Amino acid sequence: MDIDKRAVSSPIPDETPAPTIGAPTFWGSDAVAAAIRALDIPFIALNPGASFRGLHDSLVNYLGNERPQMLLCLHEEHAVGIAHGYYRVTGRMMAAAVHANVGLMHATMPIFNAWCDRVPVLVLGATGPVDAAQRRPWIDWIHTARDQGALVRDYTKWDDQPASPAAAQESILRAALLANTAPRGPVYVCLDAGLQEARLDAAPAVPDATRFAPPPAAQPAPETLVHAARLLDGARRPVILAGRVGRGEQAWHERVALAEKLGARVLTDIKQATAFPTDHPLHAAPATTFLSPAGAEIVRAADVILSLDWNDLAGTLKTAFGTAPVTARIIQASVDLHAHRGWSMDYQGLPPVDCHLLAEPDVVVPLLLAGTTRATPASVPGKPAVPAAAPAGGEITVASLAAALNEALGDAPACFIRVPLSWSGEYRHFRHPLDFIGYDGGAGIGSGPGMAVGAALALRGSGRIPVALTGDGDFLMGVTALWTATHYRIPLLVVVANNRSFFNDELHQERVARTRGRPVENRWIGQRIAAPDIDLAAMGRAQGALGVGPVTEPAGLAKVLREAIDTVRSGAVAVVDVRVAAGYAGAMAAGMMRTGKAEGKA
Ligand SMILES: Cc1ncc(C[n+]2csc(CCOP(=O)(O)OP(=O)(O)O)c2C)c(N)n1
Ligand SMILES: [Mg+2]
Repeated sequence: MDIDKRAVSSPIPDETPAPTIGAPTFWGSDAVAAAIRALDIPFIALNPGASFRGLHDSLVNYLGNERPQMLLCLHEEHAVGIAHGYYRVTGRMMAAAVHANVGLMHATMPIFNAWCDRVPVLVLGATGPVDAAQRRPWIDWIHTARDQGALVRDYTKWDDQPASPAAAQESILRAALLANTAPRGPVYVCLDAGLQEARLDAAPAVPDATRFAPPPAAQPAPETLVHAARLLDGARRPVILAGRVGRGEQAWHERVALAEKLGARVLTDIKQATAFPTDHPLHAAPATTFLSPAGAEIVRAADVILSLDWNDLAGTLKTAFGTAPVTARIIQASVDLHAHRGWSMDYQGLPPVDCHLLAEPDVVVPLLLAGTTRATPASVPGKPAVPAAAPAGGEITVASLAAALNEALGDAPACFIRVPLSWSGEYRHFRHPLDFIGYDGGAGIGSGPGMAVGAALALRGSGRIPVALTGDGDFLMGVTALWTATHYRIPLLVVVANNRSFFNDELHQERVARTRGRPVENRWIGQRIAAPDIDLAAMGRAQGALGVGPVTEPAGLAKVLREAIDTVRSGAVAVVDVRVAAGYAGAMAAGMMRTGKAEGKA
């Protein structure tokens, strides 16, 4: 196969390189680039570094900065976060390139997030030259590490450091295969600078990536499926816990059809992308971070529970049943146990499971739809779930901010890329798989802006307004990600729910103080982001975005948001700093106060 030089129309600013004049030469990193092209990876987000200058050159001058197109980032955390957000919308893997050991060190947090979220990212790094005789003094030595992959091995699916251009191609293909096979996850390939810069005698081979594609999704064992269908047919109060599922519309309709056929009540998780229409009569309680009292009651009342890869099934059952035996029969549809490793406990507690369908929910649901015979749906009480109305006066709350945003958006389709920790599922209904794409997997604050840019990149031209509602702490850690959005003209609305605090942790200090009989009023010390207040709108403007605020009064908030939305519609990035009262919605606050020991953390 020859290198695929089809032109693609790049919707983002033209950074077409000047052509190379003269007889072509070929280099080790061209072989790496050829493998990336063969995989048809659309973008590579990066922060540059000499360790991968060979690859950088190949991306620009061998591939012509197309498929993948470079997205320059101001921090490696953004590069991986952008890839993460992009996958969340498209289900398509992106690449990120990070410099030697130091860039990888910056990238460890978002790699962990992607790992916990079971999201594939092809992370490319570099080292060396491994051959010490080729190293420049000083810098090449400090940026060379033995076994660099060890930095991320515990939270990647695979890592490699190939020793030749041919091995590097195989490594890239294997990395993509593993990353995209469920349970998915990030992979790391470390490219020796010497390998990248070795001269090749001829143009590199171009692998046929179709022969190294992920296998079809695993199917559950037929007898297990029959068992699950029998349990569901016999259930009087079935409950579906709709967890980590795909973004496909067909799968969405199949989940709804299954719930309706079974008369099953459905719970969703605000940490995950929307899995079920929240205004459906069977959606039984607003989605929350920790299981709400209403959710716990529904789980307790169930006689059969179908978990669709519900993250932390054991914790949910424990919240509902406490130390009492779990009376419901549990069906688990998940392949996640293949990702359970020793270092990180993102696998959560060990749930009791009576019937384990070792397949992804999107595979299982249509099979259960066909395999169940239930004729009369169980009777299910309806449920009122009305988004909060905007109060006229007083301080802005997250609830009233949500109401103003709902008003400003009207019926316009939007994708909520992020909601703040203080959000409650009551604040807005999600009726489509792309209405809300969940949290970051690893609860690593600072992920919001980067993931938002990646999701917004994926949403360009979709007609959906990308909306990221972040905390001020999250925004401040990641704000320079927005420059990538303005530079590449990726429209995005960022609304900061600015309580001028790392408020989540004020609640923790409050709980510790209560436990220890110490002054609760000191909870703010070491938490508040004030004196001076930070001008978040100016930080947005500094990245090239429209920056508005701080908005402090509820009156007029909807108008400000409407104008910001218009700006986003025109193709720009807008940041609105909204001062909100410090406070968390009931279930989140209750969950934090209830769970763990006094020193527990979010
Ligand atoms: C990388 C990282 N550092 C620290 C924390 C601990 N932490 C959890 S929530 C939180 C506060 C986040 O502040 P903000 O985004 O403003 O949200 P708020 O709680 O104020 O609504 C912090 C510091 C974390 N989860 N991740
Ligand atoms: Mg805050």
